Amino acid sequence: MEVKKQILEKVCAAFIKDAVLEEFENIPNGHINVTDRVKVNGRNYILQRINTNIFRDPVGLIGNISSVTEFLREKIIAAGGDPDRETLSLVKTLDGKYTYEDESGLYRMYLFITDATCYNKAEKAGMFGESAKAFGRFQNLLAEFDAKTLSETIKDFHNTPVRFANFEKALAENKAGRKDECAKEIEFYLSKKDYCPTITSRLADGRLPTRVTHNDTKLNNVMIDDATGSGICVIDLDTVMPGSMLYDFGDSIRFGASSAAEDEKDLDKVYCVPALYEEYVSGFLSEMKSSITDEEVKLLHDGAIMMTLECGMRFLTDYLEGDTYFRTHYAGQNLDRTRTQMKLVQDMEARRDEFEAIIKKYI
Ligand code: ADP
Ligand code: GN1
Ligand code: MG
Repeated sequence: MEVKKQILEKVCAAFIKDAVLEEFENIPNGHINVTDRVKVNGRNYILQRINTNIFRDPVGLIGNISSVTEFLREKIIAAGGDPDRETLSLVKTLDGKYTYEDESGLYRMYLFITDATCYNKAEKAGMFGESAKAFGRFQNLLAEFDAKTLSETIKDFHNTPVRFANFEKALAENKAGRKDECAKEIEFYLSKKDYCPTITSRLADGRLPTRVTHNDTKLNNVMIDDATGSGICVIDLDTVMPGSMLYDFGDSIRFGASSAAEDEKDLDKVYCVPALYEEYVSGFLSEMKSSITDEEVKLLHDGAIMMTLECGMRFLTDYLEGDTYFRTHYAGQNLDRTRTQMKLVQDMEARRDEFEAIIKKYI
């Protein structure tokens, strides 16, 4: 703890003049970066150590975030909103940079968004729908953002056929020697090969539009206002890149419409909850109705299936490679995560008609 405090003190001093670190607290929500709330000179900030094993081009990454947040800031001000709460705000170092690096890592700092909370599960009726509106609004606000200026922070992030090829490679290499423990899961994902290009092939030939998308629309990547219950700010902008609306819809459903945690061990408890699905569809479409295309509508449910399939395949790939990508808190967590995602895909496939009927109600 003392060592961590010393590190944080040094990092905070790079961002804030005469910094006195009064409190610090780790926030364990995300699987990628290391995030701490730090209280410095009476004010809270978010300090993140960027995972540079995953984000290989930190300059491109921080360039994306600064340009996207500045763009959003202007839109929010023009609409009469509060830019310090409705978008992330990077804090510059004392020498005017967006990141600080020392032997302990590469850091960025954000203003702490006050009186708002990130949830791992929709705790109240309506909360998931509010997150949908926030992600829908986010995508609408970025409709005029020039996609060509964005760096690809993780190559082929939602290219499911490439993810499939990576999975096959991990399987062939069997680096961690775990292949035999997960034969059923391996067989399931292998059987999905032909389904993987459903979205990418349509983006490539223009049947689906390419938009600026968030690409990591987990419920815990939106802050919910404590007072009003509305989705106040979309966070975790590391993967804002050109993509499909179906990715954002699908990844939200994958995480937030699940009946259980991402690593639930009892698979009888894991299924896709129709009432939550409906809340999301209703909220998302209330924001996107004017721009969604017929082909996107037709494939919305496939977006949910694809993102869940892809994420499960990524968890399994990481398990086979020895847990080097996603942060894990216990041995076997990536396999538990793989299994919940597989169960969700099976459920969404089996009840396709039921879920597609929900979508039809809102079109
Ligand atoms: P990761 O990329 O590892 O998922 P996130 O950027 O999503 O990291 O941050 C992890 C958590 O930290 C979030 O779920 C949220 O609880 C909290 N957090 C991040 N940014 C802010 C902020 N600006 N204000 C308040 N809390 C934040
Ligand atoms: C990671 O960082 P976090 O926890 O919001 C991952 C997503 C996965 C998700 C699975 C950059 O998101 O792609 O869907 O875990 N982010 C990255 O929970 O790989
Ligand atoms: Mg996150």
